[in-house]
Amino acid sequence: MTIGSTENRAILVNSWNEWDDLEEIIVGIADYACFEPTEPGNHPQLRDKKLAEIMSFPTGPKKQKTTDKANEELAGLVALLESQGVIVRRPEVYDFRQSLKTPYFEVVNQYCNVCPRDVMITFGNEIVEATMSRRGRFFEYLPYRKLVYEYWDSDPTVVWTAAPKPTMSDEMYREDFWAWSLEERFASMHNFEFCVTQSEVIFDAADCSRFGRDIFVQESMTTNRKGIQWLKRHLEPKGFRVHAVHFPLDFFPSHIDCTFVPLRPGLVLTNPERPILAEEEKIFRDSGWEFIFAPQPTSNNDEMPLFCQSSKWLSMNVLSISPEKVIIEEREKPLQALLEKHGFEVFTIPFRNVFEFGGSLHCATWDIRRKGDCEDYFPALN
Ligand code: ABU
Repeated sequence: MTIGSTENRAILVNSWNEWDDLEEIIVGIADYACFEPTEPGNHPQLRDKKLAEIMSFPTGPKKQKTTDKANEELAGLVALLESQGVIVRRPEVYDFRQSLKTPYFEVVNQYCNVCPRDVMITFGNEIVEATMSRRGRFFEYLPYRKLVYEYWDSDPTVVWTAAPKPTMSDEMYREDFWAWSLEERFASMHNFEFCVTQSEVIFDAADCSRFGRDIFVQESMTTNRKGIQWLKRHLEPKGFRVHAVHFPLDFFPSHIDCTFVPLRPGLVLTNPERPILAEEEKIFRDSGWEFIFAPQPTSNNDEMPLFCQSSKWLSMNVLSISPEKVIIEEREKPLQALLEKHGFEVFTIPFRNVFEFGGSLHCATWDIRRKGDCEDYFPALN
């Protein structure tokens, strides 16, 4: 294995899993956020079905008040992290109100950079910019470039990789996906064919979950099999093992961090409505991992904010600051009780105003440095 020791170097970028002691992190920012555009890879819907009959999903910038409220909650997360000794950095402000025209597509506006987790990922000392899967998010890596240059310029051991940008042309998408009935989805649930085709390499970073040497990648509406193949060919020569994972009861899968969330070595918080495929579960069981079911969220899907496109399971989109400490959204009292029962110190903060910007606490962050090295948590695979 070429991956490994962090001895004898001034390390700026070092993060191998989702739970080790957090030292430095990026928190997203809501300035100039827009409503996500309707496009072949995304058909955003209003939560209120009655309202949706008379009003279409808006375009253009979000209201200043909405953006300010999200920024306030993001600032609250920054304050909490800093109070725990974590260095927090922020991306540059970028004007998402700009329309885009490339040789292959046009969109009226872009989205936002509240969720660095979707775009950027750290594998040990390597920063990878994901391909992304939606047109409105094509240039979302740009607000992070200044930070990336800073890490890359200051630490010669930092490796920086931009995954191949897809065309995002019409051929990349299967638009009839959006018209499938739930019965059709159920019937085809084992095909794992979603709104993206298999024609190009596609992945969002948030479909990856890092467990040291082992990386689990969800096949989804935002990551296809070629995307997982690219990650495999890129990471496995460096000593990682990349595994595709599937949650066949999730009819609209996008991003693994509301479905399967490792909390510390040997313990995963799992979504009771989205079990992992039995043969994939075996990988965890064989190496002694325990699963705990997340309790039902305190809001059901109809009670989520009107423009929020994520599911009620943002409840389990938690951020670990160490194997003993975790930050959750303040209303999720049943989850707090469960985590405390399992020995965690739980910090709670308000974050619901961030939800319509793409996610909760894990989504809104990108960890740069955590203590610890690459470990093998799956001895049964050796
Ligand atoms: N960006 C995370 C959304 C995942 C979910 O809606 O379940």
